[in-house]
Amino acid sequence: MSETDKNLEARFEAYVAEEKKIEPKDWMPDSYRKTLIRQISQHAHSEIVGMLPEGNWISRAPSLKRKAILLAKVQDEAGHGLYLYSAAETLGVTRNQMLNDLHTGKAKYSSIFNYPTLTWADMGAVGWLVDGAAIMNQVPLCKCSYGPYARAMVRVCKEESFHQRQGFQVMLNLAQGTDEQKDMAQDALNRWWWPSLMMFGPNDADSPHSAQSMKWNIKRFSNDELRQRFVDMTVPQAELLGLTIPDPDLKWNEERGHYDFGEIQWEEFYNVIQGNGPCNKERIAARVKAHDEGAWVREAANAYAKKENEKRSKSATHAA
Ligand code: FAQ
Repeated sequence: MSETDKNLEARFEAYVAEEKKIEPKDWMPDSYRKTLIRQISQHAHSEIVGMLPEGNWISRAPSLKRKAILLAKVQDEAGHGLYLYSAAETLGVTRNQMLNDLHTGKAKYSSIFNYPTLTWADMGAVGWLVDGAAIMNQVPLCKCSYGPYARAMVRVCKEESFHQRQGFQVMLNLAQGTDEQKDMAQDALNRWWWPSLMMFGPNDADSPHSAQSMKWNIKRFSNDELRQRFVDMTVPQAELLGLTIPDPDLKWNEERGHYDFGEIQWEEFYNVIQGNGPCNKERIAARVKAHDEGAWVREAANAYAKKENEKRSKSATHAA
């Protein structure tokens, strides 16, 4: 390593240690850049693919008010995807490369979006549990060492907290409704509980990226720490709803000051992230179709931008 490289690396390490943000033009180790591209692009893909299970219910929402709320939420997820793709682009990867990796199965997206949304109660459970888990994971990312990612997360988290509350409200209305509605809410909780816990990733001992990402202040808490926080936060909410979390081993542990909970079915998790979950193929097919059918919009936007640029450079030449 040359003297200049050593100085640059020392500056990078000092910035991370002093909680200063690393910005796109700053020197950074290649492996830091690669880790960020991997995580941010997978996060962006999750937001975009995550629009599909809820998009499925926009035309079937039970009232105009619910339809408007769901539509706004799904649009927000698109916006989150866009901030995140832009943040990843600052690291030197192109949008086309990222989308190509998604469409060819090279890049992952969150396991949770490979499960089907079968009833209206799933809109409640997704907002309450999936957005709830997303916030738990994303609030610490607001303090991530990479500036553009951290700043994108601040806005995303504000919107996610509205999403979580609207989901909880859907669950509350159902839980306080008829017996049939309460059963729907319980059924949705039964199906979404374990996949929500899987969102936090493998146990710390089996998480290959955690140690390094924590050293770099990309991740501020481990997968297991965040999962535990989520369980501790969510159990009282389920009690308030009068619903039962589908885990016979769930129990308050006085000594630890946390809930103990049962073992996650890791085989199911790995199966889903390897592309074999209930909806993986359907989700990618829907994304590829949307991308192909949207080609004319991208072409039109590019043609318009080109025309505007030409106009601007002509008027600059006249002025000169
Ligand atoms: N699903 O060593 P680790 C949302 C992969 S946004 C799929 O622990 P890391 C909003 C991992 O990529 C939800 N793959 O990895 C919304 C790695 O594979 P690789 C998305 C997973 O990166 C709500 C391998 O396993 N949020 O929900 C998953 O240190 C409602 C080893 O794992 C984010 O992306 C998983 N659950 O920690 C939208 C947050 N877990 O890449 C619509 C940012 C792990 O080597 C509707 N990301 N893997 O091939 C993160 O915080 C981290 O990347 C983790 C994983 C915590 C997800």
